[in-house]
Amino acid sequence: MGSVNSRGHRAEAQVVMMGLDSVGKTTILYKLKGYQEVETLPTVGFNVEPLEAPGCKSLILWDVGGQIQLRATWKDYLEGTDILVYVVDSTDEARLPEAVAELKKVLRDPNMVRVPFLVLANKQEAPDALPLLEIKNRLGLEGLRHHCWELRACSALTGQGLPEALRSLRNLLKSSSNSTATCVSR
Ligand SMILES: Nc1nc2c(ncn2[C@@H]2O[C@H](COP(=O)(O)OP(=O)(O)OP(=O)(O)O)[C@@H](O)[C@H]2O)c(=O)[nH]1
Ligand SMILES: [Mg+2]
Repeated sequence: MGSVNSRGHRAEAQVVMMGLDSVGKTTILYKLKGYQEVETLPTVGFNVEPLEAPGCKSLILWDVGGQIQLRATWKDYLEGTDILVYVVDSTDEARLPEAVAELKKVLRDPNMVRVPFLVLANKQEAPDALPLLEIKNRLGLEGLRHHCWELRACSALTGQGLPEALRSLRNLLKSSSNSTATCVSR
């Protein structure tokens, strides 16, 4: 990820996307890129793609594999990160405790000081998806006071919620690049 530490002053923002395996990270990446009906395989290592938007700073989106044996490498992606996107599977109630434990590990990394994060509750179109409020409570996000964060519902399958997620991401980036800003957005 390079060793540039002056967050907010580069031409593009470094966005790292993490989460347990199979939560839909690569599907989100492909949907955001506009690829049509691409089937994914479990990511071994990472995918990286630029995301351009007119009038906005471009984003470099790192999609990091989430299988258990790969999680020890997550810390290697955090240097120079401007924002973390943490994806959870809204239909996988059983693994929400594991998801939040892994998120807390990432947030404790020294490279994550003052780095905001966006939680995406993916697979929301599925009939058995937990509602957003339930996910918020189960993850205990209100207790994570050392970071600015937002939570958004989305479906990588339908694309629902992804434009709003991108807007949240850009807002969080703006608030963190202004070091005097107090983060109040939820
Ligand atoms: N119903 C539903 N399925 C989804 C959605 N997003 C992804 N999936 C499915 O979830 C499975 C895993 O998706 P991936 O994008 O490969 O998951 P990943 O998080 O990249 O997994 P790793 O690379 O192993 O970390 C695939 O079968 C996707 O089709 C969604 O929004 N809704
Ligand atoms: Mg993947």
